Amino acid sequence: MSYREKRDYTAVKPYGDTMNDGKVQMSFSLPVPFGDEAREAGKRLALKMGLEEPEVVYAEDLGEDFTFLVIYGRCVHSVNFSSIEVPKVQVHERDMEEIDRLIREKIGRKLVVIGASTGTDAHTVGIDAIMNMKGFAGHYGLERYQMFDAYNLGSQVDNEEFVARAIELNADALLVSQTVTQKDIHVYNLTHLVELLEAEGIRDKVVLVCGGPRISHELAKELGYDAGFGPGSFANHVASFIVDELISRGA
Ligand code: B12
Repeated sequence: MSYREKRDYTAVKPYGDTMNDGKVQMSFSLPVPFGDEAREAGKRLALKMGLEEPEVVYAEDLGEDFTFLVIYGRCVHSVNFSSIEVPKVQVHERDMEEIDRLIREKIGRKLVVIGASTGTDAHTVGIDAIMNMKGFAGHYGLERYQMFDAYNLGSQVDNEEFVARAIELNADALLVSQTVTQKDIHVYNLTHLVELLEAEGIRDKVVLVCGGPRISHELAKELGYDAGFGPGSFANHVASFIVDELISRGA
């Protein structure tokens, strides 16, 4: 029987070297001195996490009474893969030239897009990947598109300032990047922005998009955004979404 035939998508377990062996590897650090007791503590914790036959396969002294551990074990749980549905942005993906052509033909003017990493978030690499002229991983950013006027405001931009620029520049689309998610700061910050846009009466006049390594389309929709983009997104994905959205709104 082939591996494919042996698969049961209603009860999927991790694969080590035989189907359904449940083998996983995990690593963590414990705030205890390096030694046999640290290894044993790691094993006991792995058992409590539901791993059977845990083995410490690597341990290292991190200094200052911290120990790093790598543990192999057998996961007894399974998931029903066939029942899983993940909401995704419906994008008709096009390349830069096609998108510029579509804007020229269907909208007939340049689109104003403003992007920023907002709140206290200092990470710029994500929003730069989407907006910068030079682009990211072989995909040019929005600044390169002939039919976008792209304004990248950088990082740590207050929501108030972001909204003020949106009004001043009469933006068609707003792109918000959020990387830090500690204590759900991204949820607070993204919600605050929507509240400000609603208070100014411009929420429905813009295509509102957020993105970041821990942003899902589902979360974005829950928070009142039109779309959310996670890892592996490129400028042409979000540009395709913006154009389709504006055309469907009759822009
Ligand atoms: C580089 C980096 C930094 C640099 C940032 C430099 C800069 N100019 O951006 C510096 C050193 C400044 C930094 C600081 C901090 N960092 Co930092 N940093 C990173 C690191 C190593 C890489 C992030 C990155 O550049 N990724 C590459 C980009 C291309 O990927 P991306 O952001 O996911 O973007 C893609 C998609 O998500 C999407 N996307 C992103 N944004 C948007 C927006 C839109 C509109 C769209 C459509 C798509 C989109 O498209 C992009 C391309 O595909 C990560 C760890 C890691 N390996 O990921 C930690 C990490 C993000 N940092 C972290 C932390 C905690 C911090 C600090 C708070 C640390 C501290 N205690 O001071 C500070 C931040 C302070 C602050 N006020 O924000 C944590 C975040 C944990 C969390 N869950 O919140 C991470 C995960 C490290 C960790 N494991 O702990 N950091």
